[in-house]
Amino acid sequence: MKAAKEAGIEVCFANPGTTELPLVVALDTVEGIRPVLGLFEGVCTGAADGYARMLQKPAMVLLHLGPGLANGIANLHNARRAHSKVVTIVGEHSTWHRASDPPLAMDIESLAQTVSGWQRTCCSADLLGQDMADAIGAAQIGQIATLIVPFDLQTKKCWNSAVIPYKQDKRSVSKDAVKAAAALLRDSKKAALVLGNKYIGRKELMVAARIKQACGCDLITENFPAHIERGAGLPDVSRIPYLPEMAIDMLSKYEMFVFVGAKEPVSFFGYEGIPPNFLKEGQRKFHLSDYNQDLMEVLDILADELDAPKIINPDILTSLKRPEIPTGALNPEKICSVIAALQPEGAIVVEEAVTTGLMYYPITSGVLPFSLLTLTGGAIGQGAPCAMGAAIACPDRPIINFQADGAGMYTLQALWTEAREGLNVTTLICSNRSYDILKLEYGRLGVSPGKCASHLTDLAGIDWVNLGKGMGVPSVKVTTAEELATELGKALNEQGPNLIQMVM
Ligand SMILES: Cc1ncc(C[n+]2csc(CCOP(=O)(O)OP(=O)(O)O)c2C)c(N)n1
Repeated sequence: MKAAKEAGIEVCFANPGTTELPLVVALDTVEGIRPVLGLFEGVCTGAADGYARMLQKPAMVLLHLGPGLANGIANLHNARRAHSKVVTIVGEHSTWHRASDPPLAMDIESLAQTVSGWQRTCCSADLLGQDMADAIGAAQIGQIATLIVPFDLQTKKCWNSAVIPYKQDKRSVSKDAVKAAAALLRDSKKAALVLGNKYIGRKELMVAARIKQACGCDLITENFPAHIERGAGLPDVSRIPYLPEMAIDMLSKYEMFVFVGAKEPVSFFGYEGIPPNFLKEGQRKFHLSDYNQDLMEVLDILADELDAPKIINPDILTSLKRPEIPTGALNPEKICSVIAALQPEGAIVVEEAVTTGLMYYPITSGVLPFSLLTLTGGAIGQGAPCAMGAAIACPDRPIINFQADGAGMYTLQALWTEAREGLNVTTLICSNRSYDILKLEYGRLGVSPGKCASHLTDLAGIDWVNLGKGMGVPSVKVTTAEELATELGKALNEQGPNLIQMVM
């Protein structure tokens, strides 16, 4: 824990058990690491992801043996897809006890492998500090680093072995690659610069705007960006749509793509008759940099190569344009409009609104500048924990968790942590009482759902007001756009968490 603190860890999102108690006790001997309890491991891992996405620094999560890690894996998967810097510490049975196959024993290493870019099982108490420093160093490139620590090694005297800081190779782009990308951008009639990476910030976007001004390319981002800044004063970046037909249609107008930190777009699912890759054969593409390269540096070099003007033409940037607040019974479009109209400058919006949120991105291009975090890995149940972690990372900023009800039920325990820690999170529940997107997918399959299929997509009977209140979060229900505007306005002006069930 001392090594963790020295490497910059300030928070430990935890749900410990007996095998991690010496590590928990160590938190009290090393001051300066804030313990945050999540009442389900998916809450802890999702929170670590949200924290890391906001601060771009490693977040620590402490889990109990294989079962604890297993419960946390879906959100570690989302964190892996976001290239978040997450250090997962997992307790293990004592080295001499594993052979007895006690009830909680599980193949932790195999589990960890599914999400970790780096992992190690500690084999000596003397090396514990070094192992911790290595794990944190490994996470720095934007991956999950998992350290498995047997109980008996935790209880042994840990000698102050010298911790050699983990050295990271900085991967820059080659001059030739930049020249080639610049030439392609200059010479193509219709080109797109596809931005990816764990963080597409204001500075990065402003350089991208200069590149757009220099060569006329469009700016695009991935279907599910981990963290993108958005709003008035920034260049508009179109997002690749979720539905494959729409994505193919949007991308078909380009002759050439340069990818910076982004992967090539593929279909979320394989549908008969729809190509898995969205780019067609005749479309040219160039991969300039990967997710683990510095996006800002790559864009800067590319802008220089293109002789991009230092002063940005205001036409390239979006002007302030907030939607009107609608009236009447709520529907997805009205919900998106009310949120976009009222979200304050500097808000962090975690969007896991699924079908209700489909219109949110397009209408937020000119709203007050904010940070947007999305469901990178498609494993639902990420919204509430991610918002909770973002609130711990940025206590002075308002957080909005724009949350579909089905997905919200996976990890609603995050509400209890929000109340306990007094976090500024406003949870907006899209209460359509159904797994709506699966109904859309039934349509795509060309079937109308029968009794069983309907039964498996109907979510009637969830009372979010009582769920929220039961966990200590002031909660209300709204049915109209006017009510939503009033309640959201109030919630954003109050300290601490709030929940609004938006009944459609
Ligand atoms: C961990 C996980 N389990 C199941 C799914 C499959 N799945 C995708 S969306 C969805 C339901 C979404 O319903 P809801 O959150 O209520 O949003 P809506 O579609 O109604 O807008 C399910 C079950 C998934 N993506 N991830």
